[in-house]
Amino acid sequence: KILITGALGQIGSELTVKMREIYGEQNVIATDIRQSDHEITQSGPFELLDVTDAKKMFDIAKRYDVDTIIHLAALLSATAEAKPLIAWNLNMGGLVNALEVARELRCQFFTPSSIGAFGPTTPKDHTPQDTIQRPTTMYGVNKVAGELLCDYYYYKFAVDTRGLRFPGLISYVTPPGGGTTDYAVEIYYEAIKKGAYTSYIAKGTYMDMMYMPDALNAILTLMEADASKLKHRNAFNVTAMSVEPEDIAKAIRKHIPEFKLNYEVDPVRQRIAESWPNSIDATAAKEEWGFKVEYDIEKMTKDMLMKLKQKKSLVG
Ligand code: VAH
Repeated sequence: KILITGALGQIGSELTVKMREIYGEQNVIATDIRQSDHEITQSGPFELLDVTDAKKMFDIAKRYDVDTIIHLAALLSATAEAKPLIAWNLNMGGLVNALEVARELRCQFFTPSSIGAFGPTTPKDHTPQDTIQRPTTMYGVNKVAGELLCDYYYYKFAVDTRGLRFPGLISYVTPPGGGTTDYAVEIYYEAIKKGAYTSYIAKGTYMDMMYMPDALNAILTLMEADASKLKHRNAFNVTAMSVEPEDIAKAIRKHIPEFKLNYEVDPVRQRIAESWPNSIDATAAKEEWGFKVEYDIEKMTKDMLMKLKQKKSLVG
């Protein structure tokens, strides 16, 4: 049985659907701090859970006899920068509660890290798997501490913890909330709606990105991987592409020729973006558990625009 926290979030809302398809609807318990009319609250077990409530998390995991925990509930980089102390309490408090449940109930464990776990002194191009990590954002501090805490639970308590350093994730199901890379999602929505987008990230700012289907496959492949092959466990670098806003605009123009990209830089999110790598190296993930991607920027753009057009025609 699999417990997912933050199941209504950008990753959770799609991972829950995919895991229910693979492992059976009754075997994936979706939890989130709020209710919603999203299909996952009907298509299988759904529980309200604030991950800072350790006892409630343990009770739910025990009641459903859970053996795998996918911990996704967290505040993303821009929100965390606006409310650093709330971010610390939720991101670190939630994580240690989830790790404790995994320890007590002997669960396999997954939580995402991020390219946000790197900082300005990290090598910016083809950032290695093992390198300097001195992030200058609360989110980055949370991610580095989280990586180390997950390693600790593996070495100290033999909890089978695994994780991925995700790049910006692009998806059309549930818009992300409070991220720095969200411009790369909004640009597609606006391209359909208005044929134009005003980016808060400056021209020429490179960041790693990945289409959600590749992110979901990476989680599933890592969790099913042979543990004896893993030299690293938490926080494998994974990426599909390194792009700047103009690259996305160029790909969109192949489908919407008159698409216009303007800029109105948000200094806060620009500073966060500039503290992150331009491109990271995913060799370790490829070598240790066969990480691969299906979607490059062309294939992702074609699919995103098609799916968003369908979504728009559905809602009218
Ligand atoms: C964010 N989408 O922007 C998340 C992610 C690498 C970016 O961590 O905060």
